[in-house]
Amino acid sequence: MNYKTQNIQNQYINRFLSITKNKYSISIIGVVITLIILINFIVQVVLGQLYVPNFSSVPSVDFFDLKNYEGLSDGWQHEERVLFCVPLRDAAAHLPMFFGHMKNLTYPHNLIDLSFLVSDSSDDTMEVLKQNLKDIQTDSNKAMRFGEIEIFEKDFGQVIGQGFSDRHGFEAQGPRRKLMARARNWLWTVSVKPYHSWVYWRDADVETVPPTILEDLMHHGKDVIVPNVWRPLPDWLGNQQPYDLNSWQESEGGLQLAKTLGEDAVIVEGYVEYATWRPHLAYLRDPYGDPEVEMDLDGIGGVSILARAKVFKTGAGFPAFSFEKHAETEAFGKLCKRMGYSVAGLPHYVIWHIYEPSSDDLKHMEWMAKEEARQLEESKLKQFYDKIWSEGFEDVREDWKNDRINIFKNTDTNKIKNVKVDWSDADNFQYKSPLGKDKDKVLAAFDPSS
Ligand SMILES: Nc1nc2c(ncn2[C@@H]2O[C@H](COP(=O)(O)OP(=O)(O)O)[C@@H](O)[C@H]2O)c(=O)[nH]1
Ligand SMILES: [Mg+2]
Repeated sequence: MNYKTQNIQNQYINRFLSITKNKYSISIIGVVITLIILINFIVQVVLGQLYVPNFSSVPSVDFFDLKNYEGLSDGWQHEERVLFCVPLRDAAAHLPMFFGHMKNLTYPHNLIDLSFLVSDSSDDTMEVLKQNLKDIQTDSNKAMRFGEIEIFEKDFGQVIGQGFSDRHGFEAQGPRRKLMARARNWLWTVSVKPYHSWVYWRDADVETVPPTILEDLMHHGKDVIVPNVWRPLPDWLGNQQPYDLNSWQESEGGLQLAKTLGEDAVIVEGYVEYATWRPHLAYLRDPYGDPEVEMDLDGIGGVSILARAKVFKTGAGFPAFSFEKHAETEAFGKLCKRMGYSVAGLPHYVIWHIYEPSSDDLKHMEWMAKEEARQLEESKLKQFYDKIWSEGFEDVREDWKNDRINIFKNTDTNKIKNVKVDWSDADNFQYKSPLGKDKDKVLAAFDPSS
């Protein structure tokens, strides 16, 4: 109890004593007033509304009671503000899709503050970002507009390309993850405010996501929570596939592997080089499973993370170094666990990352395109040869059948005598020259080659 409250309490007690000393001054009204004051005092103590400093008379002072921003599981009903962080690199092509999702968000837009970090981009990410923000912030429907928006630009000299195969090669993983960790740390440290209750991380290249994503994650009341992340595939690759393998539960195999590695090593999931035998959130998906089912996690992926802001404010962040043999979001999950926070994933609640072809996929697609052209050419040739064949080797049996009927139509075939030819004497046949009396004349010699 603070000094001012104690003062008030003493005043009431003194007044009560002075009243009781003079028994003649006790009146029913006095007792009633005293009781009302006492009850009011007790209620204030119970509700914890003891004393709120008021700095409105002091220029340039903002006061925040940080216990009001702890993050409730129904934050949207308590006007809780969400800091929405988006790291961007060469993301111009994804931004229209990203803002399509932003417009649909059901969490009150005015309670969402947006924060972007644009790095090492060679496309017009910044310009496209500006245009999309302008469109949404000038929407005639004010409910569409978001709260505060901050954009930061900072290059880290990322040399690994932003193509699918560049990013996902095994060698690229350690350096890339450490750099991304630094980028994420810059982003949240410069943008989180005392009045933020939640921090949400989202990649720009998510293709399908429920508009209720914030409420869907928040209502679980976890300190850190992620959905399952899959990606669609072309039919020839099997239609769909788990995408984010960074969300997992620690395993005995993982711990043993970690012990064998040097202190700067970074284990990355989904590569044969590191067999951890960890249960992955992605592989536990049942398309018909209950989306509310939770799974405790140790490492998490960064495509879509909702965390209580206090997680960051109490010192958790994205290790840009090897922490328990991990970096970035996977190490963030482990760090949060070490700090005693709850970290969970939803195996049957899925959002969909875009499909980007790998360089092998591109080669296969090129082969498929060539094969399609070859088959087309082949079928044209076949048609051509079929035509020639059918014309050159016309089947006239049907025609002959008809002709035969016509030829014999006036003939009673029953009356046709059987003609018998006697060939018995054929071998004795004597050749008679057709020239008769000119038999001395000689037939011209037949030479087939002339
Ligand atoms: N600021 C910043 N953002 C990045 C960088 N690399 C990727 N991003 C963004 O971070 C998010 C995740 O990156 P992405 O390459 O899609 O990761 P992946 O899907 O896990 O391979 C996307 O929104 C990217 O635009 C970077 O070096 N700096
Ligand atoms: Mg991505």
